[in-house]
Amino acid sequence: MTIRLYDLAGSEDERRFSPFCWRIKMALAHKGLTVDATPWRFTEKDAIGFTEQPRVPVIVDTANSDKAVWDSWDIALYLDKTYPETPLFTENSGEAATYFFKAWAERTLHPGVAKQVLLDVYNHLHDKDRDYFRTTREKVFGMSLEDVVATADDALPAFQASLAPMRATLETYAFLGGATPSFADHIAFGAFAWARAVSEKTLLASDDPVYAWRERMLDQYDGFARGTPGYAV
Ligand SMILES: N[C@@H](CCC(=O)N[C@@H](CS)C(=O)NCC(=O)O)C(=O)O
Repeated sequence: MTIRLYDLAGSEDERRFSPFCWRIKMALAHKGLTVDATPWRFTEKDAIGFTEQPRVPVIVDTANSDKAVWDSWDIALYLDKTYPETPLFTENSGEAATYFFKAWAERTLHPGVAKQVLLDVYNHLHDKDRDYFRTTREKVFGMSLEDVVATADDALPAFQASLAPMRATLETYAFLGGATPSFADHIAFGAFAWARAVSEKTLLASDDPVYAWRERMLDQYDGFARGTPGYAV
């Protein structure tokens, strides 16, 4: 059972440096599959011409009627489907990957939303919480709440650009969890529900896949989130 892999090489045959090919070599090793890693150079497009695309990794599975697969993500999916032993995607890896997403949400998504809606949060607080919130948050931000949001409009394009990894995922899957929401969706939605509860600000363009996903999330669980107090944004 041998998998032929077209593997980017440098001037020396053995100098293999492609990060995408490395993913697959590690995945094949994880599964204990035998690999014939053929050196390939950028200009050797003819050698992978049968894929009608110009990039490696490409695998040819000699144990499966010479099935050709390319794109490292598709190769990983193919390998798990065809060789399910020692899976690449397991419950635990799902948990760890979600943890990575959580870290991204907390370091990028939350600060981005805060920049937009911090003063709106303040304006929706109970009177007795206002001083506390202002004092603690102004200490964290090192400026007044008003100054934090003064540049929010200028920051909006960068906020929207920061959603690129989510957007790319939601162009392929209905939810971050695939066909149905997973905890990653709940994490991301938390940030948007936060904004929706207090702010009339438009954070997402209506043709943004993230906007459509937010709509789907609002509809989930019999429209649970949509039924809570918030602004229609
Ligand atoms: N989305 C592809 C990206 C693969 C990719 O960009 N491979 C590079 C090598 S690291 C390549 O083959 N480039 C060919 C070129 O630039 O002509 C994947 O995940 O497999």
